[in-house]
Amino acid sequence: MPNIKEDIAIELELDKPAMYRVLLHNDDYTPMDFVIDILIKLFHKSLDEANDIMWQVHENGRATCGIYVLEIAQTKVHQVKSLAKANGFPLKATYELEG
Ligand code: TYC
Repeated sequence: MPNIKEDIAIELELDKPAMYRVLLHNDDYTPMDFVIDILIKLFHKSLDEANDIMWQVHENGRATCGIYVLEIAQTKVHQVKSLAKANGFPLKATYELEG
């Protein structure tokens, strides 16, 4: 017996919310320790993970900090921006649709 409701849900992806990738971007002024701190405090990374991501950004220009539903991704970007601004650093975060 075909499960029409389930087929429609899968086709429309009703069971999966859109997800957004939050990226940190490199600049020449934000201290490495500040970036590591942001990754630990806002993105809940371990010290090792935070260190790895910070170096990825430094070397490649950008890296993913996490993948979230839209409202959370927007909040993370806003939090990075406001902490960076409060400390006088140009650190930039953005989000983009995942997948
Ligand atoms: N490039 C910065 C420096 O040399 C460090 C840095 C890393 C800045 C990651 C931003 O998202 C960033 N101090």
